[in-house]
Amino acid sequence: KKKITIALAGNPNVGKTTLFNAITGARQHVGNWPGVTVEKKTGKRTYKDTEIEVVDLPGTYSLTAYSIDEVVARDYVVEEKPDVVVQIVDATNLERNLYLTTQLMELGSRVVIALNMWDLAESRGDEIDTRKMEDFLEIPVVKTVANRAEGIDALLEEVVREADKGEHHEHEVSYGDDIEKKIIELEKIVGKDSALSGKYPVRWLSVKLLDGDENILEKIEGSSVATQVNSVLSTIKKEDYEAAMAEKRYETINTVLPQVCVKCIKGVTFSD
Ligand code: GDP
Ligand code: K
Ligand code: MG
Repeated sequence: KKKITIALAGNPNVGKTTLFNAITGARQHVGNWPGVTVEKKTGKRTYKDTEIEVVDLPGTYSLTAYSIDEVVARDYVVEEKPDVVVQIVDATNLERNLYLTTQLMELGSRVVIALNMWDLAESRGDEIDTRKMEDFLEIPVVKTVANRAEGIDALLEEVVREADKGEHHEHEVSYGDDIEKKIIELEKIVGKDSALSGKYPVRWLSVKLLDGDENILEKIEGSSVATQVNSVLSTIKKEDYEAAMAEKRYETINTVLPQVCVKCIKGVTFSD
């Protein structure tokens, strides 16, 4: 039998626990993430000839270093490298949910989107073109209604197919000339430290440094390239970069959204 590991990621309240239960049934184990009191749930499911280990990540809006949940989620994705990350997306709240998608893309993860709450999106008349969504994001999208266990087999089918494609998936947000220049500068430096570059995607590290990510800055402090990195970072205004980069991620989403869902764009409750 083949064995793969998948991680479930998603914003809070998107149906992650419900989907986890629908996939794993009673075959669950609850513990804690190492070193922190954040609950860790794992489960197992056999689909056709594949044994799937399912890891439930903490619910997060982002993968920055703002909360322990976010750090746990991203450390797992970056360091343990699950074969596939399934992002559970609330179909009635695409804009906010897709922000996390952009972060998973940047991590180079293989992502499959479970477009959950499909029943609610449909009943309020949203017309989401999942084919277009797949084309734009370069990520498979499967409609699910987790509380009725609908779409689970289709989801697992897609997950197994993606896992077969192998680990790395090149797909990034483009930040525009000025920021990209700084990213390249940092990539050259960070790439020289094999302890860092062997463990983390170099572009991701560079992006996070420009984002002013405390957790990554700490990792750099103890490395052979600390001085060089700090000298690049001293040339920029951190707050400006952080804001500009978040804006670029939303821009990426907002060029996709109006084409993916002509009707639901007005119904997006982004500021709730
Ligand atoms: P989590 O915070 O992401 O773990 O979300 P939960 O799994 O706790 O789900 C939140 C609520 O949404 C629960 O009341 C679920 O029963 C409900 N729910 C989950 N999936 C769906 C779905 O596809 N459609 C509908 N209508 N409700 C859902
Ligand atoms: K919600
Ligand atoms: Mg939950």
